[in-house]
Parts: sequence; C-alpha cells; structure tokens
Amino acid sequence: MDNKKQYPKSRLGWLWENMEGKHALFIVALIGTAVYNMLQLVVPHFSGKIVDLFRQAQDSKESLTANSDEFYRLIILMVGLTLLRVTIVYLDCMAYERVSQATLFRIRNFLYNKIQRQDMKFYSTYRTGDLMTRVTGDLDAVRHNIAWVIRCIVESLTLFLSAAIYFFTINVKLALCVVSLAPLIFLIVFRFRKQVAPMHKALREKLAGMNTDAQENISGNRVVKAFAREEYEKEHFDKTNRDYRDTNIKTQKVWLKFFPFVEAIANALPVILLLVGGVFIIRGDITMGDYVSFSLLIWAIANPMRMMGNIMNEFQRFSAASDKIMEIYYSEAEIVDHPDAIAHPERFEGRVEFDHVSFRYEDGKLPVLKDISFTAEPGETVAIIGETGCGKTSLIQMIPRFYEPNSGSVRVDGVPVENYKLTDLRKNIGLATQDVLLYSDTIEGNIAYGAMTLTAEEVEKYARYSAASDFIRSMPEGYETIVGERGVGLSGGQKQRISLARALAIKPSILILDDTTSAVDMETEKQIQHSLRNLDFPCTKIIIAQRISTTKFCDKILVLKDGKIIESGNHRELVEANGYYAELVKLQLGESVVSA
Ligand code: DGT
Ligand code: MG
Repeated sequence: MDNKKQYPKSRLGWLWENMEGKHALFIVALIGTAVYNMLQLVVPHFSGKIVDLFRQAQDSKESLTANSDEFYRLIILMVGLTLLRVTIVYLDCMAYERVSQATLFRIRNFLYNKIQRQDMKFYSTYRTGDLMTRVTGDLDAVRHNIAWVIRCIVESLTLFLSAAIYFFTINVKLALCVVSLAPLIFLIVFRFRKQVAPMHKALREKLAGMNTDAQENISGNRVVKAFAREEYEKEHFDKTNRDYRDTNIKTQKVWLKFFPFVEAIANALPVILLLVGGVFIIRGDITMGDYVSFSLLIWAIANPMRMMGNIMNEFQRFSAASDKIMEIYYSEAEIVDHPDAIAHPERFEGRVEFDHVSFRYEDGKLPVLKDISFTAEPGETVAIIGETGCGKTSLIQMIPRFYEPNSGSVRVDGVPVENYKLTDLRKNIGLATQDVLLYSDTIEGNIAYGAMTLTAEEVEKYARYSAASDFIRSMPEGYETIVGERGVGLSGGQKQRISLARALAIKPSILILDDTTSAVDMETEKQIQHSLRNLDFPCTKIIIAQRISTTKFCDKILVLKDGKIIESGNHRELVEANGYYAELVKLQLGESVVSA
C-alpha cells in the first residue's frame, strides 16, 4: 500500500509546517489547555482544605467560625479560579479553531494549485471522486486532529500528570496504588492501535470508492438513463454504501473489544481508593481532607485512561487521511519547466517539427507512436487522418508537451518544446480537444476563457469564424446564455463550434483541432474551412480529420496507421499514389470524383 511512501516530512511535521503564521497561537493554545486542566485540580484541592478547616476542632461549626476569614478566602479563590478557567477554555477553543481553519485553508489552496499544475499522467491515475475525497473528507480529519485530537492528548496528559504529581505530594503510597494501573492501560491501547490502524485505512478507501461511484453516476446520468441501468446503479451504490457502513461498524467493534478492559481498570480506581484510602485514614497516614481531595480527583486519573482509546482511534483516522493528502501534497508533476528553460514572451512563428518521435504510455504495453517525422511550416495546414486508435490524439498531445516522447524530439520554431517555459509554449497553442468540455458559464465566458480581455465584438468575430454566431444569436439570451454543466443544453456540433471559437480567441500561432468538426454538418464545415483559411492572424494549423472534404485543401496530409506515418503529401499526390488515402477518397467521395 501507498502508506510506505516516504515523504520529506512526518505527518505531524507536515501539519506543523502548514500551521505557518499560527505557530505562536497554537503553542499558546496548547499551554492554555495545560493551564486550564491544571486549574481543574484547584476545586478538589480547596475542597480538601475546607474539609480540614471544618475538622480542626471537635465541633465543625466552631472551627469554621474561628477560621471564617480563611474559609471565605478559599471560597473566593475557588470561584475566581473557576471563572479564570472558563475564560481560558473559551479563548482556547477559539484559538484552536483559528489555527485549524487557517491550516486547512492553506493546505486546501496548496492542494488545489498542486492539482491544477499536474500533468496528464496524474489525471489518468487519480479518479475525480478520490481527489474530491482528499480535498474534503480527508482534510476535515486533519482539521479535527488539530482542533480536537491534539488538544485531547494535551488535556489528558496534563490532567493525568498533574493529578499524579498532586497525589504523590499528598501521599506516595496511595498515589502509587492508583497510578500503578496506568501501564496496563497503555498496553491495551497499544494493542488496540495495531488492530484499528488497518481498519481506518480500509474505511478511507471505501469512502473514496463510494464518492467515486456517486460522482461518476451523477455526471454520467445520461448514460445510466439511456441504458435503463438505474436499478443496477442503485443496487451497486447500495452495496458500496452497506460495505462502508459495515466497515465502520467493524472499526467500532474493535474498540468495543478493548473497551471493557479499559473501563474495568478505570472503574477499579475509586474502589482501590476507597479501600486503601480507608486503611490509610484509620492508620492516620492521611487526613480526611486529603481523602476528599483524592476522591474528588480520581477522575483526573481515570478519564485520561478512558480517553486514550478514543484518542488513538481518531489519531489513526487522521493518519489514514493525512497519508492520502500528503500523497497529493508531495506529488510532483513530471512535466514541468526545465531549470534552464528560456523565456519566450514573443509570439511564435509557428513551425512545428517532429523528428523521429516515438512514444509509449507509461502504463501501456505497446508503442503508440513510432518514428514520426514531419514538419509543418508557419502558416501551413497539416491534416492527420487515420483509423480510430492509430495515435492521432497522442501525436498532437506532444506539441503542448502534455506528454513527452520516449525518443526523438518535437520542436517549435526550431527549439525543442521542453526548452520553452510551459506557459510560453502553451499560450501560443490553440487546442480544441476531442471531447469538448465547456464550463458552467455564459457562452461569451466560455469563448473568452483563454483571453479574458476580449471585447464583445471580438467574441462575436471568433464565433463567426467557427460558424457559431448564427445559432448563438438565435438563442433567447444570445452570448449571455448560461451553458449547463459540461455543456448540457447544447448539441454536440454546437459545443464543438464553441470550443473552436475558444481555441481561436487566443489568436494562437499554432492551432490544433482534434476532430473538431466531426459533429457538424457538411455545409457548416465548409464555412469553417473557409474562415480557417482566412484568419486575420498568421497561424499553423494541425487538423485531425475523418473527412476527405476537410483534408482536401490542406498543404500536407499525414496518413497514420498503427502509430506510423504510412503516407504523406497533399491531396493530389496521395490520390496519385493510389494507396490507403486513395482508397478512403474512393470510399467517401465515390469513384467518379477520384478520376475527375
Ligand atoms: P480516435 O480518436 O478514436 O480516432 O483515435 P486516436 O487516433 O486519437 O488514438 P489515440 O492517440 O487516442 O490512442 C492511440 C492508442 O493509445 C490507443 O491504442 C489507445 C491508447 N491510449 C490513448 N490514451 C491513452 C492513455 O492515456 N493511456 C494509455 N495507456 N493508453 C492510451
Ligand atoms: Mg483521438
């Protein structure tokens, strides 16, 4: 399991690092916890003192009257210190809340930035539901650890230690009898930890699995409905949910197994006190007041013992959760700016070269691209055609450096892409991906996603380029129409056209279209082709296409098969070569057109 991973910091070290700016407050809060718990001893102590006051003379009334000043002094002290304790508790709670929220805020932001900066490999490794669990439930376990678990540990330790010390100052033998049970409790809790730790790991996995199921089914609801799989999905979720519940119960049962022993020991304490204390009083070793203090304070020994199981339980939950967060926290994207990457703020010319590029996905067995070489000169249009799965999408992903070739080199304007800063490289590339993702925003907002400063006229111009302006204008709210989640409410072709407008809006020097017109009709496609040829900025276009009508006017056509370029040339050359492309032409346009 991944908990074996080594991180630069331990869990608590990592937590401490993320409390940055709140270290002092946290330490004050911890000291506050220690102080108000020590103050808990005050009431029993003074009660004991008062009892002894009562008993100084034969008659309690007499002795109290004789010492009434002392009596009132003690009462005022008790009330005053109790008020002080309550105030400290209040401020202390606030301090823990502040520290834990600030830490949470910092980690959450850090994680979000980290996730944003990750590369494609990361996104194909982690499922959305799992990532969501990490930034929500797991983070909450971390907050709980600061605001509750650590505080409880300090609280229990202080109570136990100060009560123990107090006991020892009164009477060593009696204190020894009471405290001697502590090691037993430690032993039990230690064994408990061993059993409960794996349970929390399993619990954490089950929760993530459940969230992933829920997330996939909600966002994939159309598929579920289309295949009438609601019942199946309901049952499936039911099972996951039940599984999670059962694991939860099992985890609790682990504690129940140990609970009776801890409880028995904790309950044995007053009995010991009663017995041994009684004997000591008879023998005159302790006063009645000492005995009262002892018995009023025995909870300060027993409660921490009782709490230990709970604390251990919560701490294991924190461990499992923080491991999951730290995995993302310390993950490094492999594709990042090289240390000696050159800044290139100017616009690229747009020459794209593939030089003997081969590529295999890290988790894939077979190479996906084999020895690909071609050049797209600035302003040229290069089409890539080939059957499904031949590697077209993989090929174009090398240009914005979403993936890196295993061998060979991809160059833009003569410079290997890895020598550019990623942002410089990517802001020059307009990409319309195969599966279109639109944001829940207005159409205008979606088109201007990469170029926030666009004016309304410009947005409309790019919509016109992508043959989208007509349908957008015909919508009641036009460019202000809110696009539903993932573009719900638009047709496939409409979404493609908005995504094309979005890619054009950044005026890229390299435009990459991955099957961007596959869902639009022939007439609209023709319009798009026309405007792409007449853009008002220079631009190299790399177009993945299925239709001969798209490839026909391109400067260069690459025919890809099983990751290899098997033919390349313009339309006419390839038709004359009478190979795979010519076959396609025959299939799509019919014999007559070929011979014409
Ligand atoms: P299409 O879009 O259906 O026309 O197909 P292409 O030509 O765009 O194919 P492409 O490049 O998506 O996939 C080429 C091969 O690589 C195919 O066998 C599936 C595999 N593949 C694609 N993406 C991944 C990935 O993220 N991981 C792994 N292991 N394999 C992948
Ligand atoms: Mg593809």
